[in-house]
Amino acid sequence: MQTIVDRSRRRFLLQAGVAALGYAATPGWLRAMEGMGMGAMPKIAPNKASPAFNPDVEIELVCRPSSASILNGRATRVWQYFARLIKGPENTLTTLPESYLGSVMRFWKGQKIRIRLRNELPESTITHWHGLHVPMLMDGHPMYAIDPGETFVYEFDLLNRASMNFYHPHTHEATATQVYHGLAGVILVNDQEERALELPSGEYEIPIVIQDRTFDDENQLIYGGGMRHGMFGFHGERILVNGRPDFHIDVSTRAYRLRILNASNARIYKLAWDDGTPITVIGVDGGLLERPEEKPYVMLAPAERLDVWADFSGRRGGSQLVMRSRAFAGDPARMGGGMMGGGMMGGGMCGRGMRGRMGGEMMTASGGSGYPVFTVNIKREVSDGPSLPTRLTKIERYRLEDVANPGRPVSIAISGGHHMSMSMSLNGRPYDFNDVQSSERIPVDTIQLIEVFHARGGGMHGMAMMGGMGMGMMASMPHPIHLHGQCFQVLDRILDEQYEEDYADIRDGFVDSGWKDTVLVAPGERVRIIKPFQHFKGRFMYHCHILEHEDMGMMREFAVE
Ligand SMILES: [Cu+2]
Repeated sequence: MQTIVDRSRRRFLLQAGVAALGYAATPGWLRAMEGMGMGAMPKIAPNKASPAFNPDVEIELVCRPSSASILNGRATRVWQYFARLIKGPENTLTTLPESYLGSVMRFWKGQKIRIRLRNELPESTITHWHGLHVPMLMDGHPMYAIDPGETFVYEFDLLNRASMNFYHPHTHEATATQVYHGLAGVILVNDQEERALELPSGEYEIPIVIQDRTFDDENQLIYGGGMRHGMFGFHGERILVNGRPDFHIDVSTRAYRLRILNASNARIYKLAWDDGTPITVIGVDGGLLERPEEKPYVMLAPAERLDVWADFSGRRGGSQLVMRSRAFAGDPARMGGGMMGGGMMGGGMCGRGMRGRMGGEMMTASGGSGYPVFTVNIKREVSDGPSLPTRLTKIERYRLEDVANPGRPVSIAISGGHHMSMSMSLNGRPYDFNDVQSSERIPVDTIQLIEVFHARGGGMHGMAMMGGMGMGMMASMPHPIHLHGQCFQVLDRILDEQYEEDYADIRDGFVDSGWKDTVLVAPGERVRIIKPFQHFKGRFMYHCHILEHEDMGMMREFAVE
């Protein structure tokens, strides 16, 4: 019983926090989840510092309500990470100018890291180091959420190779609201192999954290607004980069390294330079590719990262280049509202109105030119700069012979809206702490073949109840699936041919040659991945990184044992 009391208390605190932030009601989808009887989450005492652990880097990380000047006029109430370096190299923390985002943390492979997370929010929280391979206790599992006033001490060895990672809350049923209100930050890991490449650094290495937000007339964040935001995830009306609207960078005519993270709750970008220059990709979630790849555009789903070589040499001083997100067929932002400048705000659409609107948008989804994400202003003409290495690293490709289960892949079947309460699930089961299935038990130190695909059939009933929008909606949206722990490799993508027409709009935008921790699974796709489960036993989450889907139960966990 105690845990149920805890859960209601957390929800009360959530609602109190929501009210304090100035938006009125609990989102409909969250209300709909109440009473679904999710498994009780144990309450565990916060981890304390271990005297035996001698950190190379120690950081105090406080999350608390704050305000940020984002738009002209009134400041915006946000929730924010405040980091302070207690011990370690001076350049460990960098603040992004005028941003509500947490400081960029720069770590080196092999460092011992201690982070003291203090919760000064009006509700419980816990932080996950998305991309880092750490023990369960250090992974920000929702069972370790701390109450207001408490501190959780993380201590881990940094095992990852050079890469860009993403810290954010992973609080049970509250990840979406906490991230939306500002809790997010970047971790850059460096190592000697990367350093030897002498890639652009310092002012020539620029983090680009892309998010979308909706503001009211008083410059305050609006979140929620009806069932479609649960179904498709919340899509904001304005694009922010590094917490700024209309973001631009001033550059010289030389090469830059753009470290791009999609930290949006749900929005998927189809990134492309506006003048048709290909995007030169040198890395993804888990670090550098073997060699640079040129793409006409790149699909970047929530939590995915992109390491871009952007060479502006030969361009004229005073000229501009714009990174845009192009329109694509099946973009959930167009199905789910929050059209850029389209005035789709406000809830309460249902039945025929919603069907009509969605039909209209879907027909135009592949037309149009999309929207700008950020602008590059060529300011200074210079004659020198680094050149692009032809070879970046060595990636040992896994083969089917390497896996422990070649004939019995671990299934991750995505299904959404399979009954009236709008629950979302993986393998037909919404998240429940005490519900690990035998297929989710993974022997430690094995390499596993995993198949991620869209479940068929589920959703028909629930969707039919919603005014006949067609269950195709749920089955036909892309979901970015994130697996905690070590990175994986994408073995292949198998497409059901009836989806080929829409797929043609996105198929050239996947970068599957590197190490990944989040993979976008498009409608009709079956994606086979190979993932190692080494070093650590325990519970490790896997979930959709559309944060509304995660909070609604499109999350499960592996028991590595
Ligand atoms: Cu999803």
